[in-house]
Amino acid sequence: MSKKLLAILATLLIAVLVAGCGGGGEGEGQADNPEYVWKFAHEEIQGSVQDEYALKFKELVEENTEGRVQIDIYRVGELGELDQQVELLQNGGIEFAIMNPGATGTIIPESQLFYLHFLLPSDLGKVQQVLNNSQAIDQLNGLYEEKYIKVFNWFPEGYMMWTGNKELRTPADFKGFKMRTMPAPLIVEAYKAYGANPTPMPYTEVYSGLQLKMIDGQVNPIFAIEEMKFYEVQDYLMLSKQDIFVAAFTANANFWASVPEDLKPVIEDAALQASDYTYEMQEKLNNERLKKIKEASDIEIVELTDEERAAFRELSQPVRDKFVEMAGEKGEQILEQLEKDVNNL
Ligand code: 6CS
Repeated sequence: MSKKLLAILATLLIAVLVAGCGGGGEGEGQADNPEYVWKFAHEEIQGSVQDEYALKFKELVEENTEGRVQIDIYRVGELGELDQQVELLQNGGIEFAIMNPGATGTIIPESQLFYLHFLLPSDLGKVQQVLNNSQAIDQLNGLYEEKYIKVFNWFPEGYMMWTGNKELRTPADFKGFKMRTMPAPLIVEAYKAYGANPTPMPYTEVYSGLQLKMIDGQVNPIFAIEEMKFYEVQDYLMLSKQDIFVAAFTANANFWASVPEDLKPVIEDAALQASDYTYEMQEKLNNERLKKIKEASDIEIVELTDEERAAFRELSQPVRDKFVEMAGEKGEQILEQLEKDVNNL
């Protein structure tokens, strides 16, 4: 039996189990006889940025629908890995999900534009502005819709930072470096351009991969480096900031079309409020957790100089051509629009 077929069967089995047993997610048994019980899966652990978003959304929806709706939250690993979560959302096994483009890159190649390095503004407030207002985002959301995914909003979770078993200051430091990445093909290209040996691996296996030295480093926002304990098994934390982790709050499009009209505004409002709350919360979480990492370990924190970052910026530019190869004309248009909107800020 092929790997692909096995993955599809596993996803279907999870969908059947989830539908059958009513799920084991957060919030089980909270409302008495809710009319609707909807499943909300995300990609991170308890206490993470996505988990905080999900909890805020759940709180608002349950409160403002006066018990008619119950939201059950499923965290990373509870319903399989990233690609299984995407399939579950598409086939209606779950109603809501937070997904980052590292998960959707193979089905919506255009979404990978967020993993082009040195593309978004370095100020996260401006990033949020672009995510809320850019026409490029509307175009991208239309492509999600074609894949049966409704996007409510996009939000940043923080700067992506490298950790390593060695200092990474120059492209030469990356030569042969086994950098763990998410599975999206463009992320792999981005690290190949630096001379690294990119190694896709599921999020939940990264700690042991680092510990067993199957990989030399990884890239994630600070809050994740702290909560996943990557700092325990790494010697250096580079404040590299070459890109920004963004994620989308989504629903299965057919499910969304079937939601009663009187509930839709409540859900849309909860999504908006959760996104606003998340923007401030991610900043607080990332700041607090950098302090925690410093207190709990002797990991060396490396600030890259402007010159050092410029060398990576230069090497990252040809990756835009790779993006266009993967995402085609539509992807190129979206990229150009996004660049225009960033420049006009
Ligand atoms: O590196 C990853 O795979 C993951 N990082 C974060 C911060 N969220 C979810 C994602 O799967």
